[in-house]
Amino acid sequence: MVYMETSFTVRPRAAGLDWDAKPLSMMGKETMKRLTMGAGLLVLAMLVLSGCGGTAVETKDDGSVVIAELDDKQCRFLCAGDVNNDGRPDLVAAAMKSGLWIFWQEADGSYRREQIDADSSGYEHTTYITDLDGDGTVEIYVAADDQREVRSYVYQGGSFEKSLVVPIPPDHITWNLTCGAVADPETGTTWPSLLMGQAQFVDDNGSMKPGPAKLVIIQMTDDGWKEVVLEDPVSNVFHKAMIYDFEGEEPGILTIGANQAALKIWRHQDGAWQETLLWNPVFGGKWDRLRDIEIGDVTGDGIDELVIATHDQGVVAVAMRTDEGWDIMEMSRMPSTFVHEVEIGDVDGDGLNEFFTTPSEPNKASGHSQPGHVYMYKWNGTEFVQSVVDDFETSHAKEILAADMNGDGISELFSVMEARTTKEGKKVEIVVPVQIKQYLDLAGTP
Ligand SMILES: [Ca+2]
Ligand SMILES: [Ca+2]
Ligand SMILES: [Ca+2]
Ligand SMILES: [Ca+2]
Repeated sequence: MVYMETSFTVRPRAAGLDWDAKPLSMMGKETMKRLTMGAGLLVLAMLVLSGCGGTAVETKDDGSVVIAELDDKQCRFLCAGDVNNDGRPDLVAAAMKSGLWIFWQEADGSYRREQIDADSSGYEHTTYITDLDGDGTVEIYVAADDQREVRSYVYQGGSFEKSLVVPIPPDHITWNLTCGAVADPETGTTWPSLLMGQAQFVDDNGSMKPGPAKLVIIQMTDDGWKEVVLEDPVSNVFHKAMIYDFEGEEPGILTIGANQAALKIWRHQDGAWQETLLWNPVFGGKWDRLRDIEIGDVTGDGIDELVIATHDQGVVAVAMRTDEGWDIMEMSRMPSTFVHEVEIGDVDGDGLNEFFTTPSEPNKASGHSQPGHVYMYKWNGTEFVQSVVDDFETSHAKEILAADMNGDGISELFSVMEARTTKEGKKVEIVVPVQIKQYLDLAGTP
């Protein structure tokens, strides 16, 4: 098997929500857990280490500007890529019900909104931008769960050309798309591939129950698209799958599972998928869910970390590479808090990546929006210092994006604030629509 990250124009993004909401019980203090992996056998040692973990908190309030609104309750994907090849990255937003949108970046840095497709929607409406076919023009890949299709959109000649990639079966929720080069397990031939993390619901004596977590590897072969499916009954959703490629290790595919929470590497060897479990945390509440992951160097030593948002007890974790495997540092434990997304970028231009998270109160069934935050974490040499980028009092952001939109090497940071809603009887009313915010003075170069 060959697994490699393919290059793409701008790092795409991901985000999400969950389908249930339960208040969770109070947890203990943050701990550091060490995971050691050796010789194909997982050796799990949870050691509480002292003196080198955790967070310090300092509050700051940065300015922001609303660059766009969408008349929808939700928008869980905001991605960046130069869709029209004019040298300026554009933003693509996939709203839950009101379609797929592009915000063309104009020469003056402003954004002009255009609808790409009204007939595209989904609970997550997962979107990803990359030049998978390598022709120099990016494609927009969209999992339109409502229309049961993964589609690609290519901008040429002044309009979007829409193509079916693969159908999505009924009763699936697509949570994430990424890409990489993956070998076909049958033939060994390596193809540019999309990695699609899903939940599926299966008929259990007449009622629909969550089935095994599902990864679909969608391969761009010479004979068209081909799907390779991997299922894991240990979890009931893969919230994300990414290429895992670290020096000194056999590459593979990294997955984050929920219920159970499981961080795994998959490699196809000897005719079957082999798994390596890196982390299997229990947070002490009803659910254990890994929600989002990003790979990037957030400590400035040139070695990538795995930065993980969990959906339970507000936990954020950074896995740091050691000679033996991975040290996993947990931080930010807070009861009754969901963390929806993590994003990595150097927003202040000092050459060190910061990372960002979007915690909120648990999702409510009441129809009323719940408050949340955008936090920034910056490594100071011994710990991650947490600061507040945004406080949402009447709604919150699940989706954030850090991408260099003006080519100065500094990432711009965006959040997508969900609509503020109220419930009158059975009807949920939008008071303030979805707003895409940009934080101006984080980078100093808005
Ligand atoms: Ca452009
Ligand atoms: Ca590092
Ligand atoms: Ca920085
Ligand atoms: Ca920039």
